[in-house]
Amino acid sequence: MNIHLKAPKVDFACHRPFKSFLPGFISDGDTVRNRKDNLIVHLNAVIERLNSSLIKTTKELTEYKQRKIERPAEWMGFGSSYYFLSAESKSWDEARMFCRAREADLVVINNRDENAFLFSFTKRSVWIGLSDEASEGTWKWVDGSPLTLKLWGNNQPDNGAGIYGEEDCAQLTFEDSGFWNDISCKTSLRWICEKKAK
Ligand SMILES: [Ca+2]
Ligand SMILES: [Ca+2]
Ligand SMILES: [Ca+2]
Repeated sequence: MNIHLKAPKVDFACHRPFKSFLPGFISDGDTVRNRKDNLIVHLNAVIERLNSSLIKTTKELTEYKQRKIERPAEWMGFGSSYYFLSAESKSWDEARMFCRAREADLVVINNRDENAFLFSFTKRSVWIGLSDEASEGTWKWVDGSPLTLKLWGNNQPDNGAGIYGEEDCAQLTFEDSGFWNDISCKTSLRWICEKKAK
């Protein structure tokens, strides 16, 4: 004899959720719960925003304090850099060595404001970190950046104009109102080091 145990046929489509039978009661509860959930999500987002803003402010404050501490004595601050104006005079290479030994380099002039500041600050002609020693006529800053801002004086750079010999290093001139001139790298001049504030 064959016995067939047949599972009762259940039509799931007909089994609507229980709550649908009590729309008023359950839906209101759901609405309150949803509002509560939304509120928690919203509050968490606000707390997260406040936290990240607090972390950012603390970081900025720490950096500001460090910056104040790390400013070397006798270095002048402007923008996000410190500048050192030498009291003695050296060749361009020696001046650069001096700066590099102090975690700095000869100044890289990034804009007119920086140039104007340097001119008012130096009151004399100084070496800047610009040279065409590696390739004649191709001027490069000591940080490797090409020359975009050009504040050359009249008829400069002239590479010595056939009179003064090779001129491969740049000076910010006092006599020519802060405009630049190329001059022999062996000339003894004062210089400016630039150190980025950390
Ligand atoms: Ca600079
Ligand atoms: Ca040259
Ligand atoms: Ca020149």
